[in-house]
Amino acid sequence: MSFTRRQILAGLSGLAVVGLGVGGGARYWLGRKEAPSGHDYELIAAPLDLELVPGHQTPAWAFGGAAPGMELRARQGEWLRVRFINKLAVPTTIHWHGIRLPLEMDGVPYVSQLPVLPGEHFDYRFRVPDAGSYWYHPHVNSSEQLGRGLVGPLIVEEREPTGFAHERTLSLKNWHVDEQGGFLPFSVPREAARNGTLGRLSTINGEANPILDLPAGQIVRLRLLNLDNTATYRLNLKGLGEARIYALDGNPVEPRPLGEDYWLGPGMRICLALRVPAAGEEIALRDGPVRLGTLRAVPAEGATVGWPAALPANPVAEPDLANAEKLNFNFEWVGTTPAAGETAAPSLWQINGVAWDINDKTCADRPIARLKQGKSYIFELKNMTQYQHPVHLHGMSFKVIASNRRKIIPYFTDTFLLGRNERAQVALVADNPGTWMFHCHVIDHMETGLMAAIEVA
Ligand SMILES: [Cu+2]
Repeated sequence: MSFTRRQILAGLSGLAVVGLGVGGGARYWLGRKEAPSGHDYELIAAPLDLELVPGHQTPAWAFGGAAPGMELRARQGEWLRVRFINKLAVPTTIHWHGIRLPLEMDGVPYVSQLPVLPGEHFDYRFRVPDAGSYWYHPHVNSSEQLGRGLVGPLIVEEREPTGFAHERTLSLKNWHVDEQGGFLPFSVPREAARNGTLGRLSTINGEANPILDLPAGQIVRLRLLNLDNTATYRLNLKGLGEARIYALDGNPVEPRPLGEDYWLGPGMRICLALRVPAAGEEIALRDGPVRLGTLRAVPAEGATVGWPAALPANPVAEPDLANAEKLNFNFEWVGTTPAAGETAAPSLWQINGVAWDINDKTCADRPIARLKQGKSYIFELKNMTQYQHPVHLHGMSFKVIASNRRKIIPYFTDTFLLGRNERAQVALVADNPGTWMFHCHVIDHMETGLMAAIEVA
């Protein structure tokens, strides 16, 4: 099977940038101070046929006429106002992964809002407190909705210009399609009981094995986002050129070399600075030994510059470790392997002995932990399974402080890839009131039990 460039064959082109937009809409906030009414983006979810496999159509679902969805941008500290219009035949929502926002904007059905029904719209309006690379996706029937393409990048720019003159967003997604472009099952119980159900066609920005041109001799900010349901990418670069890590999952880190294989689990992001080699050189962006795409250096104007300074820290509260309360969270496998052909969503995983039932609208009424607002906590995350779980918390960022399996340089994140049998400690200040989802971002682990609610009041 050979895949070439994606072509959009049909479908609704769904997005309009309104209001103050100039030059493609990326600078729509110019001149606006605080205006919670109206909207900056009109974002439509609608069916869209894609040519992921040459000569065949894939009946995808798209945000803003593209899958992955169109890139939304905002500036740190300002409002992001999105009028979301559902032109799908099914109910849905939008969750803003990694954004610290009020509960009613969080996009979780029956917890923060009712599902947005076909033909309805919903206005999402919130301030974006942190700069970095984030993303958006539904929180309804997630295996299918994310699987069909409802995922998109959300970039929050720093308040002040950084030292980067060039940047690219690379959204990684592995599609569940066969050789005719038809969708394969997004979740198969016997796979959900193991690593999760993998897709078969790896893409960057919707294209299999693309060639991406970068300016020779320049330093480029590469925002790599894992928007996949299941796959953990073991990212590495092969070729000339030097890469340094500048941010993990939206939060700046002290710049350091990329090194070998960075494990980027579902929902996670990494921001690299890449010194692009001389024109004509190529760098392979790889998942382990497998090439995902090619970065090609092309002649460029402009003098070469040095490495940018570290990005400014986000205003995330520092947990008080000396006085923090410790809470244990055990991630367990229930221990039944579904028979081949079994179709109902089985209960396969648990957190602290409780499996989330994706069909029960009242699960969030029974939070597995109740945190006191303003207090610091240390979560002891214990993976009692043979599979890794990207553990994600809504509403708040947490600081990874320790692991029994690897050396940790403490950093803030919203998603931590908890390795098999790993024990890790993360800490946070419970500073955002609400009922927040706490779940594995392997979507079919989440839908077969590995989700819980944590209350902050
Ligand atoms: Cu998992």
